[in-house]
Amino acid sequence: MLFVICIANKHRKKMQVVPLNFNLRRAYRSTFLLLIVVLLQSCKSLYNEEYANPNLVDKDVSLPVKKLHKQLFYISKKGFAIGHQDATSYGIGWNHADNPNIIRSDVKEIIGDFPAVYGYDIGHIELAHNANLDSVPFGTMRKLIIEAYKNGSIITLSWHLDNPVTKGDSWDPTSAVSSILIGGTERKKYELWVSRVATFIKSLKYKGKKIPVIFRPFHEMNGSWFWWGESNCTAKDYITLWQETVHLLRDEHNLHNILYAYSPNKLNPKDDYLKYYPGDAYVDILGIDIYDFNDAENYAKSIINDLKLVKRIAAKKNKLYAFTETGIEQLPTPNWFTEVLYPSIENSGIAWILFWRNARLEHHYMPYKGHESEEDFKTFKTLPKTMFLKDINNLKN
Ligand code: BMA
Repeated sequence: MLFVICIANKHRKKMQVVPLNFNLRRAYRSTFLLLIVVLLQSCKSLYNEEYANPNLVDKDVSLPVKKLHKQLFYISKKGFAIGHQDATSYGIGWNHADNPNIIRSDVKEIIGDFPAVYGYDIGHIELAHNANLDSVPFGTMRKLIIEAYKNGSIITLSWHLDNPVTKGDSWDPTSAVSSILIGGTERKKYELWVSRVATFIKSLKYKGKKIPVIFRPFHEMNGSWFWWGESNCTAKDYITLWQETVHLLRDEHNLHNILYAYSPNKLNPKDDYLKYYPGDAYVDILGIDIYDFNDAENYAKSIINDLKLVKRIAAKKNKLYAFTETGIEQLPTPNWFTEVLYPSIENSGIAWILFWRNARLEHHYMPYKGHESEEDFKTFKTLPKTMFLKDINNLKN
């Protein structure tokens, strides 16, 4: 290569063409290569070598959702995010409504940090009610979601919707799924219900941008307690309902701030995790719900077995996975967090774990100030894999 340099010669005003010496040429080449590398670095996509580009349900998904997905991936490489249902809505002996200027959380009051994941349930949004089925006003829920997201927390939404045929609740097992599919007798009603869900999700905004949410509808379908569950509808109808719901939210209502999570309940020996699976094109995150019904041994066995299976399926599908609901009501087992739960999930690879709500003394799943499990929970916090709000925020830096 011939290099041309201009030698400004005031007197002769003449351009000289000189072959550069070898060392100089090398220096130019290195600078050129360095420049290319710097340029490539600065336009590097959101994804890097380690984090494979995911195949998300929504091809037009928003940037905050892409970031959330990537964040969940990195969390799962480091440990797992700790979640609590209705973390800041109420706790034992308090309700956000009592003092709306203060954000409380039973978890925060014990360990000095908030959960990293907040679960909310939008049951009764479909009825245009003012509050959800657990009496949390939707206005309060919106405010708490925005506050949580502002601080760095991750939001997941479940939906205990009423039975569209009988007007009973989610636990009314009267067959209803086939009637809300396209062409079904209750279709119009279902479309209205989904439009109300869409309006609520659209209203979750921070700094003008829609907050990314993990939507986990029609959960625990392999159990028979919900109208969308086993023996109350066919697997085929369940799958169609899921797919049609995604189409309504994503394509009709143009919602692009959602990751979709599929979460069956604990598997019985003959259960097929994928029996109700709506397909790779309709699910972003694989989940599972398992509770301890005062039988630590079986609980631990189930978790280890089911999470291993979910991990295997998720790896094949290049999807994230999580422990989408768990807990033991009232926490009667001593050292439950550190001795029963932690060893069973330590190496599971889940992105998060969500403990159920602290509704009242007879129905709570997290300790609160003065609870017998307080010390155990504090120790749980110090274990290497547990990640609370500050931990996931530090990971971002
Ligand atoms: C269930 C219970 C119910 C509640 C429902 C939805 O597991 O906690 O009391 O209404 O979840 O949050």
